[in-house]
Amino acid sequence: MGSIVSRVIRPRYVRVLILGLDAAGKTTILNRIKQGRSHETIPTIGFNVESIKIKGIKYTFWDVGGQDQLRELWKHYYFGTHILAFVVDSASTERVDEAKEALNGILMDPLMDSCVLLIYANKQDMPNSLTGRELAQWFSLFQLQNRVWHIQPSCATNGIGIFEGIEWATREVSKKKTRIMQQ
Ligand SMILES: Nc1nc2c(ncn2[C@@H]2O[C@H](COP(=O)(O)OP(=O)(O)OP(=O)(O)O)[C@@H](O)[C@H]2O)c(=O)[nH]1
Ligand SMILES: [Mg+2]
Repeated sequence: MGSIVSRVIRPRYVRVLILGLDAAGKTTILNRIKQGRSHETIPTIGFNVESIKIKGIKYTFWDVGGQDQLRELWKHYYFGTHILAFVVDSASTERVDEAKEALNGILMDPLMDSCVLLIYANKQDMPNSLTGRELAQWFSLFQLQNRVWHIQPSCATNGIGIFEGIEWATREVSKKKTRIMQQ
């Protein structure tokens, strides 16, 4: 009997778009990925972009300001996105509905149809923060159709969960690429 050898095709280039409400922790996550540490941030007016090579893959991370009046600009960054990293302040329960609405707005755009959805349930170090599962329920993620998603509990200030999230999402991008190549 012959054996079927399936080779997973790793992408060479991955574009990651980091979005979420203001003060969710997007820039702190970017600093953590880029520098391996966190430091003081100021609210992002506009965007930060970083190209970083991790395990042979070239990533471009786009971190766009999340203040209400800046969210109109998010759509200009959608094109070509492989991974949407949506960051939520899990301790800010009074803003979860606002975050859910913002996420749903992004996912409705056809340009985001094929991207992998990674949600960082950030600020897990804060007292009374919602768990990943609680957030997934609040965001109705279990009802999402045709979307690969994952909630990653994280703490950007000490780094917990940040790379695990990227690793999961990269595996999913690889699987998609492999499926496309096999068609
Ligand atoms: N306790 C705690 N604080 C965090 C965490 N991540 C970020 N912060 C803090 O939250 C504040 C806002 O973080 P930023 O990274 O600037 O937030 P942002 O999402 O980039 O905000 P905008 O640029 O306004 O969209 C900063 O004081 C961070 O130190 C975390 O995991 N735990
Ligand atoms: Mg920022």
